[in-house]
Amino acid sequence: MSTSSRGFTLIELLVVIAIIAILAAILFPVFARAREKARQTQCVSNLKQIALGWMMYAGDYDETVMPVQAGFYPATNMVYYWWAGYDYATGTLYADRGLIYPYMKNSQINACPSFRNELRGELGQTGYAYNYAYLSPIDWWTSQVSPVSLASIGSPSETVTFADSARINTWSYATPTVEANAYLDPPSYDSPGFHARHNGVGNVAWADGHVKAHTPTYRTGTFGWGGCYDSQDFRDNQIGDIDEDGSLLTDELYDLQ
Ligand SMILES: [Ca+2]
Repeated sequence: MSTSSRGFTLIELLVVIAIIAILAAILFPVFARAREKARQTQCVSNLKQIALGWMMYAGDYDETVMPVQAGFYPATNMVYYWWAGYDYATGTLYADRGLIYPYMKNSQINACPSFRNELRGELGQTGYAYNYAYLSPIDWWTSQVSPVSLASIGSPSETVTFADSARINTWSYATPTVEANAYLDPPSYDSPGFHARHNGVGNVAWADGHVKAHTPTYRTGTFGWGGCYDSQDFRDNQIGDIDEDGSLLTDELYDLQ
């Protein structure tokens, strides 16, 4: 009988390593989901503050909601978007000059922790988009904006104000890239913009101030002008629509009814 202390055999060592590898494979996705869940909570908090800022804005402007923008390029070089002011003459972004900034005093709120906008420009860091189509229609030819009154919103708890948003840029690159988007097109428009970036759901702020996660509805086939968009590109990047009735021809969660 050997008196020397016995070490691990190679087989035992391999078994231990295999067990650790299996545990890691099981736990790492759980950790990733938990981290994403924490970011989603931060995003809900951001949207909540934006939603309240939006309501306070209307309170200060005779119950008329925040316009999608003020000042229009090229008529004026300085354009005020809800998230920041942008000087087109110098290409300078002023994070503290957005329309909603006086009600938040913090431009970091505009950034979703799960979405870092790499292509800043006039979009700054925002990863959220505004239901401009119904709340502040804009005539792109004349730059006339027509923000609606709070009273004209029939069901505030069923009207989107802001949501997690992104768009797919298919026109500049061979491989479609995901970019920030600040204009939330409703289902009846050419291209979806609701980004389900939090474990398959996205956060939505509503006109009564509540914020809730929503599961997107994905388009099928090709769509857009001349069928220029492939729905698979959008599904792959979790970009869909906010819909309730199953028809993408109606905008029941955006309109004023
Ligand atoms: Ca619909």
